[in-house]
Amino acid sequence: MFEKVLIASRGEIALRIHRACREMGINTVAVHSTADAHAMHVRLADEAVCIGPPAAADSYLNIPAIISAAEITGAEAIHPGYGFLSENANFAKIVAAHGITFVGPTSEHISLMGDKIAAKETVKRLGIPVVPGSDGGVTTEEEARRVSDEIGYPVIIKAAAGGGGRGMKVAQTAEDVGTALSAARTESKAAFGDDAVYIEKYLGKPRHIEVQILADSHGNVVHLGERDCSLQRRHQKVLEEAPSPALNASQRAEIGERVSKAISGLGYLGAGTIEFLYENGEFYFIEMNTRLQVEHPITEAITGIDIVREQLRIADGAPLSFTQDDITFTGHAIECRINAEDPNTFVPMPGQITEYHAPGGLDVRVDSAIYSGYKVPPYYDSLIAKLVVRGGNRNECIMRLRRALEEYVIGGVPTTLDVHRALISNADFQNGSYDIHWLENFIANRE
Ligand code: MV4
Repeated sequence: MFEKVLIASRGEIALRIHRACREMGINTVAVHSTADAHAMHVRLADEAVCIGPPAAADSYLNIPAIISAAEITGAEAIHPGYGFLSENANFAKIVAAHGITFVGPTSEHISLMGDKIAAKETVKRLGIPVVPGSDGGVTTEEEARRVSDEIGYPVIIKAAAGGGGRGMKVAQTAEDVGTALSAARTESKAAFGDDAVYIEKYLGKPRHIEVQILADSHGNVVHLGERDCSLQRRHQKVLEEAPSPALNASQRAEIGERVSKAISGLGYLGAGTIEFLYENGEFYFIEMNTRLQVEHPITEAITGIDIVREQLRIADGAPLSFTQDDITFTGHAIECRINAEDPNTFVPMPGQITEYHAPGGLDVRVDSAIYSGYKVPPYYDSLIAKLVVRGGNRNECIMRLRRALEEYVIGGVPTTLDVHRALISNADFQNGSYDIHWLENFIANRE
């Protein structure tokens, strides 16, 4: 096993990775910007290297500085966390070229899944159901009209280089296709420097359900079930749960097996997430994430598997420490993302934490890098904590979550804690009856 791993991230996820390393006897190297000199991930790591000024472009995205930090400290591997360089194929390639192990898939697989058109074609060939739409990209209005007329309206035009909802345009009728196409292409070009787009049938009220997989270098692939991430606001996930209230055990096993088989065929390595829209009992692939995800702890909570530990073992060439038959799904888990934001406008509100008390007790996990006196910097994502609660079933989980949210005290900055308190008291939430648009309406109609 590696003796030393560099963690190319910050905040709660840097801490999460540090904890896995510690338990495995691996020494850690933190990298940080000047704004993060007093951050918890720096305080806990065995060594820390300052890699640049506050702006992420000059620090957490500064590839030469991060490679230098790894070389100077003698780190044998780099874990990229999520965000920043985690899905940057060029970074993965440079890391490998320096004889350092990238904790993640190959640069080629990152690149393939980064191209949404190529990703969709590839998984379709491997037996994964996809949303009906264009075969590959579309460029001209005639082509877009022809495809749209064939699949039926409404349609959605998406950026090949996209993700996160940017460069997406819906056309309700044939008359809207031309406008939607040029808008999507212009937006994609501006956001990603690439105007390639593709077309899909627009699904009106789907859920967002994603399947977690792990694949080792010995040809073993397992799935760890699904997470329901439908509760989002402006493409930012707010609360996630596992299992999905919409699936039963046989549906779970069926999609899980399909996904595992496809991932085997792909020769993929490491942790990954296959995202689907789910409507009327059918799954439709949309994207694959080639990184550790923010919401991975809810899967850990119901499987007992340490996903980061497995990532490190896989990167080191070890086989998975269990088979699919060893994996059982026990109970229910929910994650609340707590952001330093105005709870009404969701505008980030950085500042100093003046008071802090985290909840605890049985099956209550808090992943956070904040502490009393800590100054939340204005330069990065506003996520400051993840409250992850498990229960024997969904109702027990919600009861325990309510109790944990009541205990949680964060003073000095406004947070989204009250959003979660209101959300879990709502009858639709309690019944598990929601889709990807439900939360926007809930937020708009509060009080
Ligand atoms: C869709 C869709 C409806 N139909 N594709 C948004 C982000 C991107 N990753 C995929 N997205 C969507 N793709 C088809 N064919 C609706 C969305 C969508 C969405 C998806 C997941 C979670 C929240 C969402 C909010 C708005 C739109």
